[in-house]
Amino acid sequence: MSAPYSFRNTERKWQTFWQETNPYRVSNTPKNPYYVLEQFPYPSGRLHMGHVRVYTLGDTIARYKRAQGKDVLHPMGWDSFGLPAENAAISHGVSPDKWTNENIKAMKTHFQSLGFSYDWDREITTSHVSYYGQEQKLFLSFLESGLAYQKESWVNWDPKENTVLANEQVIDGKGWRSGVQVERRRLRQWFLKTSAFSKELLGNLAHLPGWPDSVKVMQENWIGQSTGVFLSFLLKTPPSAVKQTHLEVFTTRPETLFGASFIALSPDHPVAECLALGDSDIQKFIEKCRQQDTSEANLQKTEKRGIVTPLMVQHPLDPSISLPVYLANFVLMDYGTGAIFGCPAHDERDYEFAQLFDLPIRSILKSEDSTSPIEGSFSQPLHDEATLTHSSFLNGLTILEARKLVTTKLKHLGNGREETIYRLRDWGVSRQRYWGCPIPVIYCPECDVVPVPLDQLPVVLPESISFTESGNPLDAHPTWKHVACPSCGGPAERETDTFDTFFESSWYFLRFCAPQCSDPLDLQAIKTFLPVNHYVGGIEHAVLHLLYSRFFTMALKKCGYLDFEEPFQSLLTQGMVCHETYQNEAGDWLYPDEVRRLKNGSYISIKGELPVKVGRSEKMSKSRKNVVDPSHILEEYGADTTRLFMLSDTPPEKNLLWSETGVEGCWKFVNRYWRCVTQAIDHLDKLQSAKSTLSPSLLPGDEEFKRQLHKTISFVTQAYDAHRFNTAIAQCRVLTTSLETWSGTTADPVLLKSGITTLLQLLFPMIPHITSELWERLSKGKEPLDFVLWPTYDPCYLDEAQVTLSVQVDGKLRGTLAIDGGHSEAQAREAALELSPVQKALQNLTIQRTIFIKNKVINFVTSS
Ligand code: ANZ
Ligand code: ZN
Repeated sequence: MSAPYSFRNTERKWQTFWQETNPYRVSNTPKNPYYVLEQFPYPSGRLHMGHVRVYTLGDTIARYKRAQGKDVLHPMGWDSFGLPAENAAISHGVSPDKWTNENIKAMKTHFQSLGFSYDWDREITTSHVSYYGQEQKLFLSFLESGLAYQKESWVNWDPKENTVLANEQVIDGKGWRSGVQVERRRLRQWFLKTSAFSKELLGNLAHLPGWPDSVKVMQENWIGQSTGVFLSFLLKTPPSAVKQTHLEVFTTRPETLFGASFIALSPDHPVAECLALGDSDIQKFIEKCRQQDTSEANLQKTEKRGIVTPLMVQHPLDPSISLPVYLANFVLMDYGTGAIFGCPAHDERDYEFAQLFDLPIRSILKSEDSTSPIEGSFSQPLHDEATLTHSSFLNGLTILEARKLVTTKLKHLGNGREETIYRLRDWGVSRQRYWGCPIPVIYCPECDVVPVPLDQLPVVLPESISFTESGNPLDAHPTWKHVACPSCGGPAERETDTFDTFFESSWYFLRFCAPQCSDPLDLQAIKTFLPVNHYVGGIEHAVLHLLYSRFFTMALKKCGYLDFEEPFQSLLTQGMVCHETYQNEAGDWLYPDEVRRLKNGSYISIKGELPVKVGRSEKMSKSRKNVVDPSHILEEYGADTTRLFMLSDTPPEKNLLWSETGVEGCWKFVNRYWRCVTQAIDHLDKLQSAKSTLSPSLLPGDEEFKRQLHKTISFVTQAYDAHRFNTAIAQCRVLTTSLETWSGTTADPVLLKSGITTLLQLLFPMIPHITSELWERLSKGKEPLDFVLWPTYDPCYLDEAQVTLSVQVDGKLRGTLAIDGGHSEAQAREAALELSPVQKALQNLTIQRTIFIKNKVINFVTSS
């Protein structure tokens, strides 16, 4: 009887070995470069199950590719700028730097205790000046190439956090962290010109077959391509405060021009601002709109509001028609021109608005059975074949024809520009926070904006900082911002804004190629490793992080650093880790370890034994307390079991339901695996030491095991390639059972050894500790499993795939048969005669002969 498996000693032993020898170090002159990367974490100090899942997936891929002979770059780092460090500083008085570094240390220990195979020599910490100082150089390159610029713009202002929020950080009008109503403010901000690459960001998606369609669709929608027409309406006798003579609009539906009944401007439109000067109602309206969240999702939902202005415009195709001008809360300033013409009969928003102000609703589509349109209501959808009416020279044309003609006509009149525009906005990167990368510019009263010269970089964050006042502590620092102007030497001030933390994560995958390089990017190393072959991360980054990283790559190419545009060749987005929720009768959430399951399946609270309501399984979150702390699981079951559970049962893209029984199942398997393999090794030792004089002859069981072995290698390899780790595990379990039942009976040491070896190799990428330990026993301490190449299989042991055979009686089709490709005539005959239609057709007849064409037909010829 072999000793029970002691995971604690084994795991510690191998983790120490990996740390001491660093077999995962990869040089910058590899023969077979391969880059596996997982999205690096924010070092909160605590590991959650989401981390465990994503890093287990990445590690399994990295180990598998290494076994296939690749020189795998598999680095890890810390996305360590950001608000929580600052909040910790505010609430506990620790310096953000210290807090961050301690968290990193804790998390690194967690990572090591999971046996992840990182090249720690390449570790990156984005809040260290060795990283962000290089980032400042990249920014200066962008500035020089015109890809970074400053503009005054409306921003979402979180009055609690005292910072600007990105649109995506505003949820239901409230700050994503603070939960406080967001205000709008106008500030001078730094922007990166993401919009300069809208076309490429969209077009390249078609050339990323390794990305999930769902992510591509999300990016596509975010970039939002629209082809339409810019056209102008002449203003009729505008008040003197308004300097414009025309109002330009953007429309994708110029064919509806004769259905127009009003013009609407964004409350942020310059003309609106002129009007506000002399009109307090308009001014109040504008102010009210500025309180609202202008994210598009929100605008869809909010009630349409507007105000009439004294302005009138003339219809561009019929001077006898005048249209009133309104301000409307649903028109965005930063899309198109910030002005629209409204066609209430064919656009739902316009319809809602028209009802509000009793505006005419003019349909321009013929109703199905008459030549007159349906008046007064929101009518037909604008399908391409519908015909137009009440539209002057467009009458009788279809929508598509009318669009073409009206566009030509407008162009002819010198009043129409066809253009493709994008929703994608430039990326506002300024944040009024301390714990971020300082933006390397200086403001001089004489010279205006002066980039910090390269030889004065890096601009280092000051260490002693006070968090007592609200607002940006960098701004409040007594000395930091005061500098001499690099250009004229006079007194000047530093920019006190720092970068959005998405800035750091937009290029870290490049920096990993040479994290100590004295330039930001080592072009040779990047050429070697990029694009990342496998990028693993959460779907929550489907838009922003991935889009910004793609933009950065394009921007760096434009600046002459790189010669490729797409950083990530293939992308794996893992699902969430979920757990059911528990609530007591008062509705308070309870942690899973605060409840107990009764025999009848219901739950009670451990404290007080009160009834507990069980909710459906959802994403683990602290707010609902449906979380399981990975460190407890690690403590109790060890790394291999934890890793195995993360990969068993569920494919990576699907949500994983956490269950204690699932973990226990994995734990049992790990132990059974240990028992089975150690016994097989013992048996092998006996066979080898017996040095039997007889040359072993293969027993029937051996033959069968050999076939299964080769089939398993083939199947599991395919499963790894397709990231179907759950099915790979299932096959390995089957092989384990076979080894268990067969190994004691065989007399063939060669086959036995190859069986054990294969089983260890196939599971090594997923459960590296136990397999390494068993391998050491088997190989008697030869080179570790880390360096052993993936097993190969002999195709002659594989069955051909299933084929479909036509079954005929006297040449007439009576049925079909799914059968293994390797079938013999006798097997086909036997199976075909089982089919009931065949039996029926053969009733009272005698088969005279059988015509058999392998993989195609079996035909029974009868003597009638
Ligand atoms: C007249 C019209 C008639 C329109 C009709 C639609 C239907 P996409 O496809 O998203 O590009 N629009 C233009 N600029 C806008 C802005 N800044 N804020 C809000 N809405 C704006 O949408 C283009 C359509 O959205 C444009 O076509 C315009 O309304 C509106 F039956 O013009 B349309
Ligand atoms: Zn100056």
